[in-house]
Amino acid sequence: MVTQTRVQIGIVGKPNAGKSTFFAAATMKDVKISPTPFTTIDPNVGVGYVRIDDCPCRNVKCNPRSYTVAEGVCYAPVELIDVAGLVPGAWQGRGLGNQFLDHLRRAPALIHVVDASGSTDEEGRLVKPGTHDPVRDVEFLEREVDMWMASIVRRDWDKVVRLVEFSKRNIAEVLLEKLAGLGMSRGGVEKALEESGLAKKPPSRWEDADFYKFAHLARSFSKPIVIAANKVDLPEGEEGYKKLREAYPNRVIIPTSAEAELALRRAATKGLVRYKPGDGQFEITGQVTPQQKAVLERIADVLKKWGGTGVVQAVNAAVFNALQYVAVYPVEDEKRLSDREGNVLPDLLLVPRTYTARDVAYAIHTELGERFVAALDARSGRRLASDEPVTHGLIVKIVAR
Ligand SMILES: Nc1nc2c(ncn2[C@@H]2O[C@H](COP(=O)(O)OP(=O)(O)OP(=O)(O)O)[C@@H](O)[C@H]2O)c(=O)[nH]1
Ligand SMILES: [Mg+2]
Repeated sequence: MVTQTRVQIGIVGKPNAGKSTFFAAATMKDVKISPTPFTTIDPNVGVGYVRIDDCPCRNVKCNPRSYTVAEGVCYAPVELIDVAGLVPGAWQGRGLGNQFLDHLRRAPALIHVVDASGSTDEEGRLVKPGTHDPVRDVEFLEREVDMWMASIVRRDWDKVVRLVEFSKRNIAEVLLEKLAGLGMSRGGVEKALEESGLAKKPPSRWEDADFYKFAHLARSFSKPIVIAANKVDLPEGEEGYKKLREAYPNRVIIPTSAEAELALRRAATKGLVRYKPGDGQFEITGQVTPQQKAVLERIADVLKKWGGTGVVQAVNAAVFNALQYVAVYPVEDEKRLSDREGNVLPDLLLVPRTYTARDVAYAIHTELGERFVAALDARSGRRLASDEPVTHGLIVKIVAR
């Protein structure tokens, strides 16, 4: 069985934006939710899912072990982390500060839950819906995340100065080692140094603005942020979503109603509705009270208007758009598309699309990576070239010594 560590996605945002509601909907974990700021203090960690509509289980009867299938649609697990709310000035210690973001060090991507309905101010206090501009939340929140990054970059800076200026080590390499725990790539660090104009500046001369500039660029390359424009079920949500779209035409922005998703999943658990997470509609299948019926009808309108609740779509966007991951299906028997026991397509791995089959072998198990000889595309029988990246939907047989 594949034991790959799950990709982590951090959920960030100001207080009261709906982070924990989003988390609860995506993971079905019972966590504290309330319309008061700083409801969450310690992080919530749970398993959410990406949805894969074009998975091979549409046409083949699968026996999944590390993922699940519902009516030919695959769901692969990812780890979600819901943290406390960030407020402007958190880096200077306001609110709960920003130290708690350390829990997101290993997360290669973040979902920023924004209150698109404008019914909470920057500190998460309730205000008249539509009166707070969500664009300001994106601006300040990203600044706070970048200030957190900058503080990590400058920790023990003397050591960087010594290594680069006295030991003549390459600055990109020194920074890469220093920031290894943040999941920075070599390319990301190098690009951030180039674009900030800091590649040649001696570390002893870096100023406050330089740390920020570098951290901002390094973060945007190595920890991309997907925006979840939440609370679009409220009438003011649409306007807020449009504002975000106009302000950030090139960003991934997913309209969401975390509340609708949570209600639907709970109703599905109780057998009241038939709903596959990520669907654009649901069906009432149980005995509902007139009150429940009214709530479900309102939710049906939201789904109709927005095409879904957006929760699964936001997790998908983080994994497939922001991180550019692909799904691959390792098998041991390329004829039966199964493992040794005959389980058909038992595993689904989410990996960066730059991975080769050998990288996939390492992701399955270090030992398998070391014994790697070759890889076959199980459907065509074709042998993959050693530097060939894997593709989305690939069923791969690893040949090992
Ligand atoms: N209308 C509407 N309300 C929502 C939605 N998502 C969350 N809420 C409400 O917003 C309030 C805050 O939700 P939480 O999930 O606790 O917010 P949070 O971002 O985790 O807040 P903190 O933990 O304090 O940082 C609650 O009253 C939720 O019911 C949504 O999609 N639509
Ligand atoms: Mg919370």
